[in-house]
Amino acid sequence: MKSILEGHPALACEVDKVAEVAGYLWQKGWAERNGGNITINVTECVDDAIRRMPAISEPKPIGITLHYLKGCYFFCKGTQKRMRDLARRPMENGSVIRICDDCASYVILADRPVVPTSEVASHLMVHDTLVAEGSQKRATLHTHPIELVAMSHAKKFLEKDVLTRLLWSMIPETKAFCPRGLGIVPYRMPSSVELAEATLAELKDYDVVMWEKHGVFAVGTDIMDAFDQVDVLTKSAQIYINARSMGFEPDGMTDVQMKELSVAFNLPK
Ligand code: 2HA
Ligand code: ZN
Repeated sequence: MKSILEGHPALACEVDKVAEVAGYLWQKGWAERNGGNITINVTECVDDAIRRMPAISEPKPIGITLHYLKGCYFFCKGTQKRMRDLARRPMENGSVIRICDDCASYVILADRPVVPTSEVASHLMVHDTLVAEGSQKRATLHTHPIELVAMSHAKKFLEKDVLTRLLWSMIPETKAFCPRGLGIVPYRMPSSVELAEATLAELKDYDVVMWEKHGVFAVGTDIMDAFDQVDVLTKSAQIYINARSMGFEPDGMTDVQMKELSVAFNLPK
């Protein structure tokens, strides 16, 4: 069977990055069983040959109407599929879909009729907003980073920007490479519309959002960018936890040191 990736190097490159990141998520212990999701807006990688491809599924309702996604293409992890399998066989554990002209349904195009993640509606809601804003961000990532989820079990870390400031202050790179910080969404049922809406609201101010007692949701220019932001935040969480395990509260960088960093790197906050 010919893969859609053949003859489409730009699309193959995005899927390669997804596979690489899926492997990291598994290795880091952030993706047990079918945990986590990835969706990539690959519309820019699509040519006439792909546009002419017949659907291999019936149209499936998204559940909402997303006006900015008309005719857009996405690579999505499949529902119930494992990240560790996506890493090795991306086109067997994910698929390329096209949003239909009604903006309210999608068809699967290739390679196999792998049905997208159960959270496809909430990921597509985020993509719809990104396209509407003219954003360069094309990738969304949901994963379960152990240390960040552990910290979300403490009320004091869930107050606005408390965790962002703490994590930024652990090591300079975190503020430099996750410059908008970590938004917080109080516990909501997984896959619920309420969770998606609260996430969208936080993404106005942050590129990574913590879902209390569940995981994180990140957006990035590509999947590497989304992963890197979660990775630097998690590194900071590990440094904090290591210091606490050694029996002391870490000092953290001072406000002056953090300000200096913002000026040097031209950071927004
Ligand atoms: O789809 O992690 O929260 C797998 C999940 C849902
Ligand atoms: Zn999850």
